[in-house]
Amino acid sequence: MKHLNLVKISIVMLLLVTSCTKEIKPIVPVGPLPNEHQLAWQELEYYGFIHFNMNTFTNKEWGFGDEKPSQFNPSALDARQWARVAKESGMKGLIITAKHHDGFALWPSALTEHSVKNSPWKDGKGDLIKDLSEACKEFGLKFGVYLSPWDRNHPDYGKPEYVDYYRNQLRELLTNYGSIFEVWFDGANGGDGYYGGANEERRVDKRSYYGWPTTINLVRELQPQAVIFSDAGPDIRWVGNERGYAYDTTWSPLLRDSVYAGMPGFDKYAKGQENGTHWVPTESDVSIRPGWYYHPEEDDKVKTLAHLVGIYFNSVGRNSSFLLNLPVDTRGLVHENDEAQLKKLAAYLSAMYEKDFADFATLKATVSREGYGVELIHDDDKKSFWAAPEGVHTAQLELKWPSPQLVNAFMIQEYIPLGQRIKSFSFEIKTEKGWQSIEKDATIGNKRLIRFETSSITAMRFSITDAKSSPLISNLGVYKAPDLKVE
Ligand code: FUL
Repeated sequence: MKHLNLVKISIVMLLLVTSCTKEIKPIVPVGPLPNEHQLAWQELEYYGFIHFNMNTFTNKEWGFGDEKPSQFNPSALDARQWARVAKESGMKGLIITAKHHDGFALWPSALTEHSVKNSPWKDGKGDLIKDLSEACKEFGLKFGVYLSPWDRNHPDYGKPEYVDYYRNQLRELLTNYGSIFEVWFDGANGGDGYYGGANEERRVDKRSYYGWPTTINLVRELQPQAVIFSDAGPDIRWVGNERGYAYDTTWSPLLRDSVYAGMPGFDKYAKGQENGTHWVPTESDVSIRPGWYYHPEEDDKVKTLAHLVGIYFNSVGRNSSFLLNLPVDTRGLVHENDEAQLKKLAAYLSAMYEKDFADFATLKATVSREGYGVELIHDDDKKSFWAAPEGVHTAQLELKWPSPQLVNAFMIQEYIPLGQRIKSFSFEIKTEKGWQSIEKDATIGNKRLIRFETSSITAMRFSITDAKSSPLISNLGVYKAPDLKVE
């Protein structure tokens, strides 16, 4: 008997030693892959846009460029209030329209007279880019800038000299205001304008005029950690609409060399491509009101909670990020009505994420690769993940609860540092009526969020039905969001 026990112990020890020394094979990446700055950006998920500039005071969306600096005259401007509201609303950063299409600069640029330095605000001594960058720092927010390539004020717009001016403005912005997390290049450019008094139409070749590769190099040199947004990237791309909705199928890989900023028919590319050549994830920009700029007549048109929740799920939850615009008003403050809606969204999301029902479930996978077991999905380590064996492109994950749970949301994430792989999935829940299909035929990418009617469930099944290569899942969660008829 004693002898038998000894044999058993030695077999167990041998097994332990061999399993510990067995090499876990590294997983072959499926390119294109995100870089470290894109991965850090991906973590932000929800951040704010500030449209505040000359248009705020002329009650326009696009100024002609003939406005006078004297018109820029906020009565109670407080950039700290914007940062406080953003922080309390769960946003991770703010991006401001340092210059919009009308050319007015919110900082005392040495390169133009068309700036705050000639306005009555702070007797021309103000610098809003400085104020906001400092406020963001104080409230622990990232800070980004929008610099419109189109400039309807500048006399040289359309000539090579303007491109130098544009780059020098960028140099000012990227040198004097600390760390910038995102540089936003707008796609709307060329058309009629003031142009130093010429009052004419000026068209540019959007592909070649701006000399983007040189400008991009300048950003890389001055702010290497910043991600650059434009319709076509290079780092972050437009989602293709201004409603804040990404697509059911949204690939981060993009055939980047086929697109350019302001390109007609860009929407055909907005979903990205399974065989895209570069990693260029989408950003979903949308305003909390109908306009990007403040218009008093829109004070009662602030988006409802249901609408905002819908956008959140369809941007963050569809492999995109949520860039929510706040049209700061003529006082220079985020309006009370907007703040109220932001707070409702924040309360909704924190109630939803408060409890993860996956904590009480057992999770099983039909297949697993050695060293990448299913227990690595629902742990506290975002860097650990489950993998299907090499060559296996389909698999099923099943969650089971010992008793029925009242829930209405599911979250799942691919391990994207090794590439976006999953082409399609189907998601089902099990209620007392049996299995019920909720969603199918879509991609995941960084994050997929799925909503369904609040149901009493005992199990969930997530089936990966096709993939470019063996799928990798890093995280999942199950939630009960507050009841709300979502638009
Ligand atoms: C557009 C601009 O033309 C709008 O005015 C706004 O700034 C929006 C975010 O981008 O292309």
